[in-house]
Amino acid sequence: MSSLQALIFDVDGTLADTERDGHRIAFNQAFEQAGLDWNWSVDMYGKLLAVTGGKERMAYYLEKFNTDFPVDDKTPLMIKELHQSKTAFYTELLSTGAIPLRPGVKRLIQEAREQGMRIAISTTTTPANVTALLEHALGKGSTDWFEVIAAGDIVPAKKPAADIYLWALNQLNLKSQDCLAFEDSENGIKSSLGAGLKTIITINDYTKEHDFTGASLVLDQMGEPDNTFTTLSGDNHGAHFIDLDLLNKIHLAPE
Ligand code: XBP
Ligand code: MG
Repeated sequence: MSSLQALIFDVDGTLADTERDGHRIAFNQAFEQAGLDWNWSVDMYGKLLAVTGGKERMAYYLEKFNTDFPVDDKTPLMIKELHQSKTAFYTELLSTGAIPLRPGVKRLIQEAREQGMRIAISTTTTPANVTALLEHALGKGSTDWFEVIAAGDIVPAKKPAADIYLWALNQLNLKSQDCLAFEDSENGIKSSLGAGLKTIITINDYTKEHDFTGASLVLDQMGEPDNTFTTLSGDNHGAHFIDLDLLNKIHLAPE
């Protein structure tokens, strides 16, 4: 087996807790601006997260939770326009620095860059949202640190389908055995495992009850030297926070 070549990161929930206080707020702002009485509570949004992709999530809301709302052949266009408006509200919110990166994310990415480890993104969110998060939370120009940004509608089948990870691997010209994936959700790990990637999970409030069978390691957070992680399952190889030393051990460990 060759040495570890690349780290592939999910965005929402993994790099930052964007869903409850970011995407959800932006959806509600878009609904209000459009004169709709839709309003997604924290609980309702948790149910809607079963479906990845903002446009797909709105369609799911109409199908399962707002069944009285009249749906016709103009609905897909309405959803598309609502989604454009939601993206504008979301990127505006991120530009205020409202959503920080989760503990350990910046340190790990910096270590990866210093050591020449290749890094990439694999997410279902819209590319503009990735850029806004990276530029405002990680630093100006940080988007360029990622060799591949696989995002949004670049593949038609979003997570839990493996397609977005397979697309990223193809762009990196690497095999799944040479990389590690970082995820926070069941749909995310289904996608990464489906692409054959060993996966490390950092849970959050929306995903803590999810099924992470097959994960190499499940943690509450990546952790910092002075804010260490709690291991929920898997072998942490005696580490207290995620660094490249731990990641190399996970990479070499038998499945
Ligand atoms: C993220 C998503 C996205 C975001 C919203 O999932 O499902 O849909 O919630 O972004 P993951 P958009 O972390 O697994 O990539 O509205 O741009 O889709
Ligand atoms: Mg996620």
